[in-house]
Amino acid sequence: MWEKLFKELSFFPEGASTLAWEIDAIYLFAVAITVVFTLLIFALMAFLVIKFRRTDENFVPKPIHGSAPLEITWSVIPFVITMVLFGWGAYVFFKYSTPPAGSMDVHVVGKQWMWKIQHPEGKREINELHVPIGQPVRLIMTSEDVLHSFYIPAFRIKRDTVPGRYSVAWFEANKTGEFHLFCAEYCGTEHSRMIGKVVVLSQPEYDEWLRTEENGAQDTPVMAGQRLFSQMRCESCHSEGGVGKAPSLAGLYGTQVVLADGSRAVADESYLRESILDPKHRVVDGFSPVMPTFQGQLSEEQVLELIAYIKTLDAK
Ligand code: HEC
Ligand SMILES: [Cu+2]
Repeated sequence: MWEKLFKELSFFPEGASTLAWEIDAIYLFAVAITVVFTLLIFALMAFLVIKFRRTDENFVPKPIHGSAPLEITWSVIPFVITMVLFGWGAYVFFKYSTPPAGSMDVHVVGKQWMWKIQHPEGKREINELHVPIGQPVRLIMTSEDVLHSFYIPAFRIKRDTVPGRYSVAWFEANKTGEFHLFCAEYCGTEHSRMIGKVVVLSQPEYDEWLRTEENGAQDTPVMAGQRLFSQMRCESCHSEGGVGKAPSLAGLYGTQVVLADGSRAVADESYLRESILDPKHRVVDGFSPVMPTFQGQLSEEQVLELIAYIKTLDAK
């Protein structure tokens, strides 16, 4: 019932993701509180100015030295309101920042002045993002040059893409159609033209779209990553019974790694990226820091492909 109500109120741009109405609702709640208190304060002000206007030159009001009930009231009410906002906000924030299991991983690389996108099936596109309806999509994003910000108003998602690290965002589209895609961070002369569109398709239409190849058959990121893995000679150290004394990468993704200094790290995308580009920064416990850096030898897309491949390696 609430969902329907908020969708019908058109204070906001069209919402097309499962979380859009929840974000609108909390925003509307904050606006409503602001409006109510603004009106209350102005109404009381007008009322009191009139009611307690000076009627007699010699009138001296009775002095007031505090009122416990009044002070408790004006402390407790704002406390309750802010706690509701906090609790509700935290609840939505956690949903917003935790991609559901089974999400489809899409790679996004921002660059002056375009969005480069790659699907798990290998298909690439620029300034366009085709997605199926009803499927959670997890965006693993970075930038090749300066700060950009990936912004889809209809999905209520906006996330900075930062050179040298990954940012993650997710959404699940619940309406088919075309929606705006913007860069929301001033990134140079043609920033304002760094725009595109998101096309939400039904699952069969999406499958069909994936099949139509514009520039020949394309490898999936996993396949490309596997090829890179042997081309860049990662294999020579990281293979089963390999000569180099390197840790096995099988089943690594998502686990906790014990590092040489005794601390721990979760092997997520950012950790894998750092292990490849800056291997000496965090060294795995029990191994010597002999892995060479691949900084400057791999493009952002290639690093993403290597990571996609490493993620598929299962523990034996
Ligand atoms: C000269 C041998 C060597 C080569 C070549 C090499 N590595 Fe490594 N790698 C190591 C060693 C040794 C470690 C463990 C010490 C460390 O963390 O630096 C390691 C660690 C890693 C880790 C972290 C593993 C963990 O358990 O946390 C990843 C990921 C990784 N390498 C990926 C790669 C990729 C991808 C390539 C190819 C682009 C590559 N390595 C090439 C030797 C190598
Ligand atoms: Cu930009």
